[in-house]
Amino acid sequence: MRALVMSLVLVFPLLAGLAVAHEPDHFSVIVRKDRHDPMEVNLIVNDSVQYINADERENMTHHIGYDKNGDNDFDDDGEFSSGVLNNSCDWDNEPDCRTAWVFSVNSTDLIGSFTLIDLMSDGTYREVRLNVGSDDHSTPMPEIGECFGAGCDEVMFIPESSSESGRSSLQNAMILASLITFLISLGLTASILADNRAALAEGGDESEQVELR
Ligand SMILES: [Ca+2]
Ligand SMILES: [Ca+2]
Repeated sequence: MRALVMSLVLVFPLLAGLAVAHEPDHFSVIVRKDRHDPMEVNLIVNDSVQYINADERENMTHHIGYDKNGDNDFDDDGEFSSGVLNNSCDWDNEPDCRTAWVFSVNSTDLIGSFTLIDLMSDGTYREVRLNVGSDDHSTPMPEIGECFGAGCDEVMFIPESSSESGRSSLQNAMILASLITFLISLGLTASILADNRAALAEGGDESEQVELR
């Protein structure tokens, strides 16, 4: 019972830790002339990723997005995109000019794997990957007392219970040894008594034989 209580004391904080909400992470992708760094991004709901145009070719723009229906634009239902990204901007004269796109995963509707298209102003394009997973707090909880996760042996077989179970094993062994010793002693005593009785009986027979002569 004590071991069970101690196990629960250690296991409950771990279960509570599983339920802690995911802190949003923020990622960056550097958009270069020949690749994205990285080419694949893995997010979960509430994370965000920023695509930064670092392609220094003159007047080269990038337009990154999800073309769900494959008609070479990002304007259809369920599609999203960066808009045109420049390498640099003269914001005094072009206040709407942009060099980066922050994409925030703010809906579970975005869970899935997307092949994004990076359409460049020279007419070429590049495919990159965006994977969105759920911020899943419903990780199956282990049954009370069930071992789970790395190092669960250390958690479930804590020193307190180990010494307790070791002590009872030692006690059992000592009781068994005492019992065996007692039985052996009992057997030896019975054997000695039997020998003595046989010797006495034999001695009585000899004296009777002497008298008969
Ligand atoms: Ca489209
Ligand atoms: Ca369209």
